[in-house]
Parts: sequence; structure tokens; C-alpha cells
Amino acid sequence: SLLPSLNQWQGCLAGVLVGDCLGFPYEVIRFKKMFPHTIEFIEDDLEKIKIRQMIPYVRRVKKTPTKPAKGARVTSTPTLATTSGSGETCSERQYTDDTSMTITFAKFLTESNDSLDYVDLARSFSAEFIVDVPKSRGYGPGVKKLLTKFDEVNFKNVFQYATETFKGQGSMGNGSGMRISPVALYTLNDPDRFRLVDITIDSCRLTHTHPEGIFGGIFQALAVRQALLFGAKKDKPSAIEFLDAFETEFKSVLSSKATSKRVAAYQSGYQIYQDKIDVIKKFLKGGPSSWSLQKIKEELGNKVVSSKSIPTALFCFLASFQEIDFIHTDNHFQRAITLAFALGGDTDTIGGMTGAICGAYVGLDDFPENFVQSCEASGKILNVAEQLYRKCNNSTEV
Ligand code: F2R
Ligand code: MG
Ligand code: MG
Ligand code: MG
Repeated sequence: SLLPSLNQWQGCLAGVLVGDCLGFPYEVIRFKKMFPHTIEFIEDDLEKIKIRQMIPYVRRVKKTPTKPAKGARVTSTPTLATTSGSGETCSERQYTDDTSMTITFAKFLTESNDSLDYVDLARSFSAEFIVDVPKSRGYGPGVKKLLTKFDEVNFKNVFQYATETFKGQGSMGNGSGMRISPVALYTLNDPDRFRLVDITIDSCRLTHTHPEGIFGGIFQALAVRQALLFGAKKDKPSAIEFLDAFETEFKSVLSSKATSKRVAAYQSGYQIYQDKIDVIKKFLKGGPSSWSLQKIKEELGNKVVSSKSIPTALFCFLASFQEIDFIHTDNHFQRAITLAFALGGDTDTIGGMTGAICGAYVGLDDFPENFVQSCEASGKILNVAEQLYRKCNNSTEV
């Protein structure tokens, strides 16, 4: 079968960016006072969200209004427009910790030799965090403390501190999943397909040692890999076929000789994800009439913890294989991230993780026009994706 293309690699990382940047405003609704530059209000009752209502909650720059060139399209659809309803021009949408850590991780993988030095990764995360401080990127509180601590102790024993967070339980925040997609890219062509598990565990362990945090990272990394592989196939699978193949792969992490020892210490984090896979299966088999935004929130979740957001992202991608009556677009990528936003809660991260999976599947060319360009650092993330692609495919051609 065909190899996943550069278009898919770029779709994956640009998917994180777009889901994060466009999803973030829906989250900050809850923190309105903390973000004085965000204005207007969309209805809190997310069940009632119509596409029209998803437009206005954007960051605006009042000082430098620029008019689009005559005849230029500001956006491909009325949804998620780059100008607000009142005609003011918006700045690029700001990215958050999700994108920042993804870019840092992808760069680290691009620039490393084969033996990855996780102290270096800790250094890079910390350095970027310090750059990010004045920009309010919304890092999780546990990770914020850790990245500061690493710097204070001059990167000695970096693996020690994460185990001490959250009263010694370690973090189960979804930061393990939000930044992991570069690992799926990096290990795609590795003859040892379970290297994905090793790198996921070791990179997560810097900040997330709770078993559910670790398995969340593995879940998302495998979902992205599956999307890359199935997206490259000529015969596209159904959503159920995708899920079945994913489930087999996810199960094999626990049972296979190659990985069972490695994940043994985190085994207790597995079952909650298996239960979520069963919920996803139930919703997909029952079709759109079997689920609602409320049911997704209750049974899959929309929260900042891994188990209540990472499977939700996979569902948003899979549910969008078919039309959704309250989301008015024919575009798979747009439908998937819009579903993620409509859930409310941790919209930047569920949006970003949905975007990573769906972007890896459809490829950058299938994103709606201007979605990537309307985000901060779009050129940077496409460039990082290309560098990583070239490194991992020994390729100089596109
Ligand atoms: N920080 C945010 N959003 C604003 C705050 C949200 C608010 N706390 C809420 O509840 O809605 N977004 C960014 O944080 C998420 C990624 O977080 P990360 O990197 O995993 O950080 P952290 O601090 O380790 O964990 C985040 C929260 O998860 C809960 N949590 C983690 N471990 C826990 C445990 N063992 N027991 C109980 N709760 C645990 C805590 O609430 C942490 O604060 C992304 O959404 C990113 O966008
Ligand atoms: Mg964020
Ligand atoms: Mg978030
Ligand atoms: Mg395509």
C-alpha cells in the first residue's frame, strides 16, 4: 500500500495547530475576565450551538484593521470566519501550550540522533515555557511547576519530580496526549513498531506519571499512527473498521511480548480506555441518533484529564465520517473539530487532538481554505512537519 505522504504529516501537525487555535476561544469563555482581549459572548448552552454562533468569539486587534484585498476570500465558509460579525478584522488566532509543546517535541525529534536524550527534551520544554510566559499560553498548573523546577535544579534527575505531583499520584492531565503526535510521525517507518510505546512512555514520564496519563499518551499516539496508515490507503475504511483496527493495536500494547514489560508499571491505567473504546463503538454502531453532545460529555468526557478527553477526540474524528445534522459542512476536518468545540470544556486540547488524527488522515490539502493561515505560527509548524518528514523518509523530494 501507499506510504503516508508529506501532505498527511503536515496535516497532522497543522491539525494540532488549527484545533488548538480555533478551539481555545471556546474554552476561555469560562475564563472571560482573565482574557480582556477576548470579547463578546456565545451562548453557554452548547446544545444550542449553531455554526452562526461559533463565529464571534475571536481575538480582535482594534489598532491595525486591515482590509482584505478586493475580491479576496476571507474564509472559505461562513463558519469560523477570520473577521467577526461586526466587520472588525481579527489578528491571527493565538496558539496555546498544546501547539507550543508539540512544536518543541517535533523539533527535538528532528534534531536528535537515534538515541533520544530526554534531559534535552526537558531542557527544550522548559526553555520554550519561559519564552511562552508573557504570552499566557495556558499551561497546566502541574506542568508549569515542573518546567520551572527542571530549570531550578539545572536539569538534574528530571524524571524524579513528576512522580511527586498531585500528592504523589502523578499527573493524569491530557498534556500527555496533546503533545504526542510527533512521536507517531517519528516512529512510523521504524521497523520496531513498538518504539512508539517506548518514546511515548519516556517523554510522558517527564511530566505525567499517572498510569492514565501514560496510557492516554499511548492511546493518542496510536490513533494518529492509525490515521496516517489508513489515510494513505486507496480503499478507505469505515469508522467502525478504523476503530476495530485501533482497538486491536491498543490491546496488543498490553499483551505483546515487546511491550508488556514496558507498560507493566502502568497497567492500571489501561481499563478506563478500553471502556471508552466500548462507548465509542456503541455510538458508532448506533449511528448519530444514538448520541448527543450531552451523552458524549457524560460518557466520554470533555475535561482536562486524559481519560475524559483523549478518547473523545478519537470519537470526534470517527463520528465525522458521516454527516452530523447540526454541523453544516461537507468537510471532514471541519466537521470533526467543530464537533470537538461544540462539546465545550477543554476545547483547545480536544480540538487539537481531533485535528491531529483527522489532519493525519485527510492531509493538509483537505483542510478548508485559510484555516491554517489564520493561526499563529502556521509557517513554522508546516516547516517543522516537513523537516521531520524528510528526516524520517530519507527524502529530499516532496
Ligand atoms: N490549563 C489549561 N486550561 C485551563 C485550566 C483548566 C481547568 N483546570 C479545568 O479544570 O478546566 N489547559 C491546558 O492544560 C491541559 C493540559 O494539562 P497538563 O499539561 O496535563 O497539565 P497538568 O497540570 O499536569 O494537568 C492538568 C489538570 O488535570 C487535572 N489532574 C491532573 N492530574 C490529576 C490527578 N492525579 N488527580 C486529579 N486531577 C488531576 C488537574 O485539574 C490539573 O490541573 C490542556 O487542556 C491544556 O490546554
Ligand atoms: Mg492549551
Ligand atoms: Mg486545553
Ligand atoms: Mg487528501
